[in-house]
Amino acid sequence: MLYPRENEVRMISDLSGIWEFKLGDEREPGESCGKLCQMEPIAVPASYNDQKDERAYREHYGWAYYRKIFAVPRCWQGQRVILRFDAVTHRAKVYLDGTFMVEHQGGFLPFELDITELVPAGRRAELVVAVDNRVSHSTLPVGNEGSTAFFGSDNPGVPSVEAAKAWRKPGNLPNFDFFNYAGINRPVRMYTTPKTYIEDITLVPDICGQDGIVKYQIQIKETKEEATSFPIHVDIADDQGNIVASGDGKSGQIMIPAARLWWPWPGEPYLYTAIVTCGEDRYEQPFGIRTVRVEGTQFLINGKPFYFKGFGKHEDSAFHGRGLDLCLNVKDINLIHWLHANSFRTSHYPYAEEMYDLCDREGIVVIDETPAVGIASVDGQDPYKTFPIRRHHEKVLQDMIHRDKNHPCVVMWSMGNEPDTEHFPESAYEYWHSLYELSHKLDPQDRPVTFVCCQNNYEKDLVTRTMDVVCLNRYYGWYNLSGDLESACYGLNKELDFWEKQKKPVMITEYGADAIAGIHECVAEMFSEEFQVEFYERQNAEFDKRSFFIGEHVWNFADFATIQGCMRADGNKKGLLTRDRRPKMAAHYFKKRWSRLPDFGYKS
Ligand code: BDP
Repeated sequence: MLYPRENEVRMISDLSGIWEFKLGDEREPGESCGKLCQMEPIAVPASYNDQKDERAYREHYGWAYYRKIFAVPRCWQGQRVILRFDAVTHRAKVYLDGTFMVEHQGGFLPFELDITELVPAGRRAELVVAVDNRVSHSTLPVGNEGSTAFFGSDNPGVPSVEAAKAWRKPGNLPNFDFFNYAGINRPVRMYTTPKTYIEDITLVPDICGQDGIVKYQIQIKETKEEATSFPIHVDIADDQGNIVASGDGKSGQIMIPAARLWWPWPGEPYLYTAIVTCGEDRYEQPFGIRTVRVEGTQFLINGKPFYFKGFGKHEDSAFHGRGLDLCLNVKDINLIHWLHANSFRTSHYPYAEEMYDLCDREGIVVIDETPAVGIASVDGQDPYKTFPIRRHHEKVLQDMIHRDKNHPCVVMWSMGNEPDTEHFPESAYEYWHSLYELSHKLDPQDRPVTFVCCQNNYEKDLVTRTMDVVCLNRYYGWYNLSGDLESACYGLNKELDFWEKQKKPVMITEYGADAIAGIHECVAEMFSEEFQVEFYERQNAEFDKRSFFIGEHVWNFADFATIQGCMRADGNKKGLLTRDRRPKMAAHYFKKRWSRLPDFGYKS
C-alpha cells in the first residue's frame, strides 16, 4: 500500500484535528453505539488514554467511539477518493452515515476504504470509527486472559488471591511491558488518484561495480472503461531532481551510472526518487541504492561489515501516548546522531511511516519488528497450539513487509519479541521457522530475517540458532544475578561461548538496567545512574572481545510508560534518556563510546 504523497496529480486532505469522542464498553458497536451523544473533544492522531485525567480513560477496556463530519471537496469530482487510516489500535470498525463499511484487526499498520461512490465529491458524511483496545490470546500484542498480569506472580494457588482474580471485573492484562495506548494513533487522510492508478511500486536495488541497478515492478489498477493499458514510464531522479536514468513498462531493470550509494550516517544516505507515470497518474517513490547480506558471522551493508550501535525504542510520549508526534521523531533522530548511534529496532511494533522516511533521509538503520510480543505459555499450555494467532501473524508480516519494503533504512525484519522457545521447542520451531520462510518469500529485497529471543535455556531453544542473525535480549546483572556484575559477566561469557560455536552473527537487542534520573551513589547499586553506567561498561568490555558479535542495542532509548506493577515506579526507567529526553549519565557514556567505535569493519 503506497504512502499518500501529494503531487501535481494526487491530492490529500488530512482529517487530523479535534474529533468527538465517547468511551463505550465491551458490547459490539452495533449494539452499543446507537446515537452518539454527549461526546467529548479528543485530539487525532493521539492515544486517548492520557487526554483526560480520569481512570475511565486510562484503564478503559473495550470499544471507544470517534466521530467526525467531513466533506469531499467538489473539485475532487472525477477522481478516485480513498480514506486511509495509518493505525487504529488495536481493532477498528468504520461507519459512514451510520452504515458499517470496513473492519481492521491490528493496531500498527494502515488500512483503506475507497469512498469514491460512498461520498461523492461535493458531499458531507459522518465518519464514526469504533476502536477496540482489548488484547487477548488472539491479538498481537498478546493479552493474558483472566490470569496474571505481566508483572508479579499474583501468588498462584493462594485461595483468596485466586478468588479475587476470578471476582475482579474484566480488564486488559497485557503480556508485554509497554502501556496499552489505544485509539486513532496515526493520521486519517483522504487522498485522490485518477481512475486508472498506480497501485504499487516495488524497487530492488543492487550494485554493479560503480553503477547502481534498480529492478522495478509497477502494479496498475485500471477501470473497465480504461482497460486499454496506458504506457508506464519510470524516471530516476537524483537528489537535485535531475533525471539520471529511465525505463518503460510494468517491470524491468534500470542502470544508474556512477551511482551514489545509501550509507548509514555519518556516511552519506543518498536518496534517488523513482518517478512513475501511467496515464494521468504519477507517484514519486524515494529509494536508496544499497545491499544487505549476512555472510559468515558478518552483517554486510554495501559489502562492508556493519556494527549495530543503538537501542530498542518505543513510540511513547507525554500526553500523545503512542500517537504520532513528528516533533518528537525529529528530536529523537537528532538525539540518535548526538549519541553517535547508527540504528534502532522498532520494538515492539511497526512504527509510523513518517519515521522510516526520516531514517531513510538521515541514514539511520532500522530493524523492523511486528507486534508479536507476549507469545508465552499460560498455565503450562503450548501457546503455539492454544493461541489462535498464526493467521493474523502471517497477515501482519505480509502487511508490514509490503508497507516497508522500499525503505533503504530497513535492513532486517524481526518477526517478534521474546516468545517462548524453551518449553515447547518443537512447536516453537515449527511456528517460527515457517514464518521465517514466509518472510523471506514476502520480501522482494530478501533482507535477513530474525526474531528476538528472551533470556532462556538457549541449549533447549531450537529456533534462535536458525535465524539469519541471532538476536539476544539478556538481563545478566538485572533480572538475574541482580546487582552482581562480576557474576553477570561470568554468566554472559558462558553463554557467548555457546553462541560462538553456532558460527552465526550475534547481536544483543536488549540489555539494560533501570536508572532513576537523579539517584547517585559512590558505591553503585541498582537503580542509580552510576550502576547503569557500570552495567554497560562491564558488559560492553566482554562484547568487544568477541569477533562474531555484531552489535549492541541498549534497552531502552528513553524511559517509557508501561502497565503499573510492583516492578515499575512511574514506568520503565531503562532509558539512556528520561521520557522528556534529558540525558542520564549512561547517555554521556555511550556518546563517548560510540564516537570511538567505527560503524564498519569494527569486528572484521
Ligand atoms: C524485555 C522486553 C521489554 C521490556 C524489558 C524490561 O522485551 O519489552 O521492557 O524486558 O523488562 O524482556 O525492561
